[in-house]
Amino acid sequence: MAMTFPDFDLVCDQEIESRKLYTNLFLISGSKILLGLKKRGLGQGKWNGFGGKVESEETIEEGAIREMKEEAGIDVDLVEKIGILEFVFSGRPQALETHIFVAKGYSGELIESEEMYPQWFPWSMDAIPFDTMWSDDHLWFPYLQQNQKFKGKFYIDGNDEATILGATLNPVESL
Ligand code: 8OG
Repeated sequence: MAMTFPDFDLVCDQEIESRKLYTNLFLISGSKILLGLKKRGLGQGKWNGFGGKVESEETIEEGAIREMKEEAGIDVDLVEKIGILEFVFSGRPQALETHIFVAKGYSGELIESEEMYPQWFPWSMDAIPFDTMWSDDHLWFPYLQQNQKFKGKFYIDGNDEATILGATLNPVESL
């Protein structure tokens, strides 16, 4: 069955002076997906994948694996990059270039950390708590679910994170 994905045109008048690399990892195990409730910092109170800033001495993939360990106590080995999203907030000249990864298996014991409260959700669109996630996530989750690589840019109101001012989002062959 052919699947149509959302496609947007960006309207972004924020000048970008620099980009910082971030990771965001979703662990999908059978019919469940692991999300974490962010307990502090940017995105506090929202469910999300696990991730953060990439350190200077590591690859982006190493950063994704390290953040998963720090935030949920578990080791994931095989990670696949599924998307790259650039988040731009109005009034903030630094963009967040966020590399989205999927992992299928893990070892170790899942723990709650100072940053994240992990919880398994059924891996179906109806069961994902989009109301308590970043407002753009419901737009690109269909790509994640169809295992389709994607690239996008979201321009978010720096004074009201729930408002998306502009966006681009497209399927891609490779990343
Ligand atoms: O280091 P820290 O945990 O503060 O990193 C912020 C995380 O939040 C990082 O993984 C990138 C992620 N993030 C945004 N905006 C959005 C968004 O709109 N959707 C999702 N899913 N994650 C986002 O900064």
